[in-house]
Amino acid sequence: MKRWFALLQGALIGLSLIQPLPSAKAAYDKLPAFPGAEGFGYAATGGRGGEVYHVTSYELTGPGTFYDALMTAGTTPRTIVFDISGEITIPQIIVRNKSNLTIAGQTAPGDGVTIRGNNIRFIECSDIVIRYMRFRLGVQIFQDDSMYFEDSQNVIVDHSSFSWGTDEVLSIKSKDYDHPKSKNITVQWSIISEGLLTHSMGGLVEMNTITMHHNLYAHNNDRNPKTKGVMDFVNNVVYNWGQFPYVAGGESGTKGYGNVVGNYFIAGINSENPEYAVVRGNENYHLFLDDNRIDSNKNGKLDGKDSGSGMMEAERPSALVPERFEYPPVHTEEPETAYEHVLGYAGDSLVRDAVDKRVTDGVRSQTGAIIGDEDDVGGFPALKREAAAADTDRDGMPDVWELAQGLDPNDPEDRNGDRNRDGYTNLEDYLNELAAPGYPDGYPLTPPDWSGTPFEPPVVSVPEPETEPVPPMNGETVRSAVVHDDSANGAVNAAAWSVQENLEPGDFVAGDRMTGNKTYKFASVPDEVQGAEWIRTAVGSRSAASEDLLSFYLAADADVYVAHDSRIATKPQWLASAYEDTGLAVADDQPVQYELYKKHYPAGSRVVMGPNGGTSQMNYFVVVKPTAADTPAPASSPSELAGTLSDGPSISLQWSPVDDAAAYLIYRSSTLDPNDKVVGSSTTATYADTAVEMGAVYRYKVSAASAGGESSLSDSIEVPAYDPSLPAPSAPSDLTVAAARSLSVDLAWTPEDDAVGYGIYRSSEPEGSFERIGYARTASYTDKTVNPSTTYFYRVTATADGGESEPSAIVTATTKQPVVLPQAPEGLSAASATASAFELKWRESDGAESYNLYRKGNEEDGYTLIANTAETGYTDDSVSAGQTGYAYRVAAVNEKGESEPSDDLFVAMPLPEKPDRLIAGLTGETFVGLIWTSHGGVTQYNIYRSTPGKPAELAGTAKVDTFYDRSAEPGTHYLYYVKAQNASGESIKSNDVSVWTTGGE
Ligand SMILES: [Ca+2]
Ligand SMILES: [Ca+2]
Ligand SMILES: [Ca+2]
Ligand SMILES: [Ca+2]
Repeated sequence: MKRWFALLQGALIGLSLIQPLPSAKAAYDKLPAFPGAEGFGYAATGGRGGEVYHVTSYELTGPGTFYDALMTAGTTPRTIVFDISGEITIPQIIVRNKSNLTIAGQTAPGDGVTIRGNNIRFIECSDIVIRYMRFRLGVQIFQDDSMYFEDSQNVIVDHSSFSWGTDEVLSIKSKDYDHPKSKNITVQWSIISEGLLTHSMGGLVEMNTITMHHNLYAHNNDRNPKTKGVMDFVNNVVYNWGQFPYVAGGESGTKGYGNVVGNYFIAGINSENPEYAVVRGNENYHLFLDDNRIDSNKNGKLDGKDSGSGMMEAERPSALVPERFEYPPVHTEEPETAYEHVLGYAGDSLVRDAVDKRVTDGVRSQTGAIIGDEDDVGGFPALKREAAAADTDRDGMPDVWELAQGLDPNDPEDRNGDRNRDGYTNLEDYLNELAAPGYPDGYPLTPPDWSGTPFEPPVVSVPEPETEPVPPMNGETVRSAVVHDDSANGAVNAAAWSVQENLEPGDFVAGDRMTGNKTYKFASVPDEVQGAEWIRTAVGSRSAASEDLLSFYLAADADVYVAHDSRIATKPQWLASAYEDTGLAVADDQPVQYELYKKHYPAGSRVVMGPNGGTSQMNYFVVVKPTAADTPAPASSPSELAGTLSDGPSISLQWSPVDDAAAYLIYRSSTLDPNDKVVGSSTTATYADTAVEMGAVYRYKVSAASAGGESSLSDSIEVPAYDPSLPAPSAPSDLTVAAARSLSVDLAWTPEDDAVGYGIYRSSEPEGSFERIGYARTASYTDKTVNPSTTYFYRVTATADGGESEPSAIVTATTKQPVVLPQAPEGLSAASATASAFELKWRESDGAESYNLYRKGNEEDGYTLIANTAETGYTDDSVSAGQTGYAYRVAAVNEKGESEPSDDLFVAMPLPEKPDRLIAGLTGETFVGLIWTSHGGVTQYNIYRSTPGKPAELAGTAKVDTFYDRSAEPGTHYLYYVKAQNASGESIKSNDVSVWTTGGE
């Protein structure tokens, strides 16, 4: 209970910090899409004022097909009307970047239309109106949604029926949750039912501004719906969810702002936790929960209660808020009224097909179950086909209606007139008249008045992360290798690259695949490159598209080999056009052959390599082999280095030439990057550095390179990039000693506005001469050049375009006594171990500041550092169900370094926890649907079946927590149980479930 109040308080405090946006007054005065349109998507314009497309064909594609109607839509708004009725089978339809479309299912004759057989996606579309349609995907060999919207705006879906998705039934979302583009959407008076097992998902409705009202969710195991972002969920009915009803965000912590108001949640046979309507919340999901009903008792009668926040999952609550989020309002009814209205009018209800009849009747009688195949509940129902009324001028309005309205049945242009001046075109008047019986008597068909300020989620500005300068990757011949991986995980990928010496079989192939079950090693290496320096890359970088994914300089003449995955047939242009195929290959133990491509470069060259050219295979790696090893490097280093700042800004460098030099390498460090890196090369004794930022101080050294190698470095020079005509910055204030250890001193001060960097000065006497010991980019610095038991005096300056400030006040730091390496930790043991987490502990070591914990899986080679912690314990929750156990060792760490490791501890992987709450879903003559609850740490589930008196036999296996047994006999009594399996074996069994199949004698 306490945790609950803390969360609530946290939410309220959090909200009070949200500043209302300045006068973002609602523009809620547009013409609704149609009478009865409400909520965020109320003003979608659809095909208003545009052309008319008649669907006349049942073919998959071609003229007159539904596919053609959507795919040929151009810039003119389009209304799609139906001259045919019944089932229309479609190929996949991806509607991308189209706008102003109305799909007017109410125009279909007979029993209306049902779209089946594939999926429709709307991506980056706007002003879409869909009414009185049915979208029923049905069993497929692929998993997909019946309908999917992404990054679309101004959409209203009304009186439509969605079912039998093999992935989700209806999903609506933004692609990038950090910058959501999906806005102003309404789904109303619709049915989202019978997502097919094994997935059985209502849908992801995430990161939109969306209203969902007067909809029915029925018989979806999960996601009824799963929500994030702005959601107005009002007057819906949710029936017979399996594991999860309304999901408030889930575990990811993405923010949510939901109204859940006036809904009726009714548990059914499959509902696992019948008392919870809103589950899987988190502290970032702000929820206004009011006047809902939940009927948990499964007694076949509608007798729900308003259990208030009690209908929210206690273990994973959302952050309740006291006020309803102000969104474009909908007419909010009492849940009992909404229940009647939804069951009476939701879906394609001008003519309810047998599916919607069965589902809505099942809600009333509280029967029905989650299914895995539409044929188990009667399949696609027969739909009456009729001919459409004559429409001579093809303007979407039948002759008879036009004549009655005084329009011209031979003039197609009158469709876009407005004879009654109500704002809707004549064609829209016709469509709206057809649609009108879909609303309950007395339900208001104009949106509620509203002139409020809509709630908008606070925009949390995330500052660009300061990327710390990384030390250069150097080898014998490779200088300052730079990785520029622009893929999603680029920084992590880049950190996995390294320069290695002595290429040989047994080496790990990829820096990001050195542990786990995809660890690859070299199996054979041709003599030509055996023992050479090489650049180990990352498999993850195969997704990078950077033209300069890798660049480096050469300190000697060298052959550069690119080892490229032979499975990638098309070699990237940068490789194919300049490198020679050697016919040689390195092989790894997958096995994969890496074909070796070669190019010769002289010393001083900058080598640049682009992307891999194949996002699903291995990334290339690089071998560098010097070609003039017998040639001596230049004996002397460049001298008389000098530099001057000029406009641009740029810094011109010159030095005395060196005999035998073929090229010079220019090394630089600066206020902005303390690492010496090669920034350029030159074949003459001059260089112009144009990558200069005013206010920084640059420090240069130069080397001479010949075919055989590189000289030592020249003396360094400093060139400040200051403009003396500008004022110098103020001196930094509040300099403090943040920590003084034996071998390091931490300094911190208040950042100066406009400072580009800071100079750090130190003296051993208070009045002595201060020497600059380094530069800092930010307002802190760690001096790692101190001795133990010594007193130091520090002051700092700021540098900016105008130069260097006066020094700050002086601070004093006295370092501690000398440290020694800490003792190796003792007493490493496992406090507990489950199939998904091991809790480890050890005793404190003398002199330890922190501990490094290393781990090795039984199926892995070598230990990997998995944690550094100041605690004397750690819970490893990243154990894999594919490992039979792990060995651990821990070492103590202080300033001096790392202790010897502790004794090894071996922890065997326990058997997984047994699956719980096994229940039968839909049962037919020849099938039984099963659903259970899992507890993680599982590689697969084994499903066992028996008939009474007989031993149980394996009926199948599953990777997810549902299974459909299709080998059952009619009229038979079966007992089922499930066991979870991991690398160590099988769990004990779940509860038994007893099932009679239907039929038989
Ligand atoms: Ca009941
Ligand atoms: Ca007409
Ligand atoms: Ca006409
Ligand atoms: Ca009109």
